[in-house]
Amino acid sequence: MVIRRATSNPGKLAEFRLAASPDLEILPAGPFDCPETGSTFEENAVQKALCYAAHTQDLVFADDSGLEVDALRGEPGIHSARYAGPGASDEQNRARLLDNLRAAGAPPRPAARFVCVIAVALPGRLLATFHGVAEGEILDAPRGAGGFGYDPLFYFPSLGRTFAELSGEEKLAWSHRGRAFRQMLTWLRR
Ligand code: ITT
Repeated sequence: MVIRRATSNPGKLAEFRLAASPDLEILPAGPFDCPETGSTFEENAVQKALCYAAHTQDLVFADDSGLEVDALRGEPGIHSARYAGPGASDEQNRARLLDNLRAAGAPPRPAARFVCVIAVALPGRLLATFHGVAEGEILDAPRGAGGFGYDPLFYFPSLGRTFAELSGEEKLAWSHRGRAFRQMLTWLRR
């Protein structure tokens, strides 16, 4: 089976490459200029998948994901990629997160979760959505050199390490994206 992935994020791409199984060929698509104007991960994933499907005239999946911190009332949420402003680097986004936690007087290791919604679409037709969540805590300083985005600040209590301290395979086994992706695989095989 062949499906196209609607993402230009290099961190996500590396994880999807690792997650691909022998019966699923993931082809590149775009990048296309697709709006993300929804107010939820689901709305944005659907918007992205339908937009990429229209451009490629092919079966497509899109991932919309981010970090929700309870002490910041769910921020950065759907704004995770550009939390520190348009074009912000991962490091700038992490610094902004730590600044905002300090300003909010958050307790040590505030609770947080990574959320991922994957939408699958054909041109003009949404086929399915899949949700994955990983619960953790935010550290006050980065740890680890793997992963991308907020991974060095995201401590995963079940393993006693940050997501940036996990191998790619370990992260996929536990992460929001891995969970959503495996559901999609099961559904595609059916
Ligand atoms: P595409 O829309 O092209 O897929 P994007 O980076 O703009 O790329 P999103 O709008 O879904 O994608 O934003 C996701 C952001 O959430 C990402 O840039 C990270 O800052 C953060 N994020 C999501 N998953 C993550 C993970 O597994 N580890 C660390 N940070 C993550």
